[in-house]
Amino acid sequence: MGNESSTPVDDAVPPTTLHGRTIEAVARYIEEKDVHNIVVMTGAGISTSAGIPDFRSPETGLYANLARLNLPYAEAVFDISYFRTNPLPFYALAHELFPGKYRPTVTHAFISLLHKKGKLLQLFTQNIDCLEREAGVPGEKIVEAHGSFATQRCIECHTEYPDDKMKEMVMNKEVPHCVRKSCDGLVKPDIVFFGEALPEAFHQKRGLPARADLAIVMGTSLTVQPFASLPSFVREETPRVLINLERVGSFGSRPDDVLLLGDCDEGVRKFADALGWRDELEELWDSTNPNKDTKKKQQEPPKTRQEALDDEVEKLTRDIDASLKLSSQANERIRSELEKPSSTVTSDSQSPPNSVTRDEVTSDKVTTQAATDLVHVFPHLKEDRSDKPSL
Ligand code: CNA
Repeated sequence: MGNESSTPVDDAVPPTTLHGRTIEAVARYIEEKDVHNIVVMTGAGISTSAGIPDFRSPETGLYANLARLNLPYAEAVFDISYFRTNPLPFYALAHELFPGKYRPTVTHAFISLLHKKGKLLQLFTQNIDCLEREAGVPGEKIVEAHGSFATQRCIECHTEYPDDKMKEMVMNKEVPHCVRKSCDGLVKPDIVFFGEALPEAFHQKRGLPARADLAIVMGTSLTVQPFASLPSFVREETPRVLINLERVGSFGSRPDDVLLLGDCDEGVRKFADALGWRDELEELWDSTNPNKDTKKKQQEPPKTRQEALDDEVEKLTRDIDASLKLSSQANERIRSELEKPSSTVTSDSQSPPNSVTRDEVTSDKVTTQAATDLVHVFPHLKEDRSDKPSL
């Protein structure tokens, strides 16, 4: 699994299930077959129009900005060993990304509409921003494969930390500690850091794509394993729709693959038009707008996506700059700690045997090995993916 050919199917080859390889044909299939088991798989691309920077995009430069600061390396912000020593950069980032600050996109609303129509079997997302929940998709319909800000706990004794206190601490830019005074360990949202096991729900539900009558993949480069293998579990004759700026994974290699290459908000609107759901979609999306009654806001010219992303990167850089108070001596200590062999810096000692983990960071030096170790989260470091684990 996960080693499917990515050679595009010949245009002359007819689809086996659909009437054609178009979004209109997919809409017809949903109606005619009364399709109810749709699996959706998403990534960072569905949230960029909300203003959340794509961490890896060279245009937004978020990681480039982080790297410029006092972090030993940009990705340390998601490294559990570094977090133990200095949680401030992560909490500066958390302050920016914390749920409630961003509005779901029309793509999130489309997923919510699928649920409202009783057609969503399961959503698998790599995003940590919780925007699917805010758009109205219930928690049990979502597998947050890389965790999210929805819950949090002590990294030492694993005692859960209350949501309201967490929000208060993050908003006040304070670092939360365990509610058990005798423990006092650091508290971290249940986001999967390097070296940590994927959530149990991922393992329990990763068989669902094989039961789907339709798969929709949006806004992901499909480079992060094991998530990237999920679309290959969809049955051969089951239609798969890709809505993304670029062709990814093995999409286009099967007779019933439909590719909508472009912006996903535009793509879901086209999909909704074909289904006759457009008004409902816009209404649902409108209900997620916290400023819909604020006339002043409506009069302001909307920011372009690039302007919004630039603002976000600038704000984040300022925040993290202010948060980093490490002396160069302390930084050196952290660096030497992180340069120890990987067994001393990984944190998955509590991971169940055979569990699938996100790779850990083993060095702050940009060696070839370190670069390839990080490919699952930072595809721009890609050199050779042949050694990546797959399901
Ligand atoms: P990625 O590797 O950055 O890929 C994003 C994909 O989306 C690319 O193929 C882009 O071409 C495409 N894309 C970007 N914008 C659009 C758009 N408007 N319309 C259509 N396609 C678009 O991100 P992945 O999700 O594949 O990688 C998984 C990472 C991303 C996980 O580890 C996440 O934690 C991480 N991440 C999450 C968020 C978030 O929660 N919003 C933000 C940034 C990164």
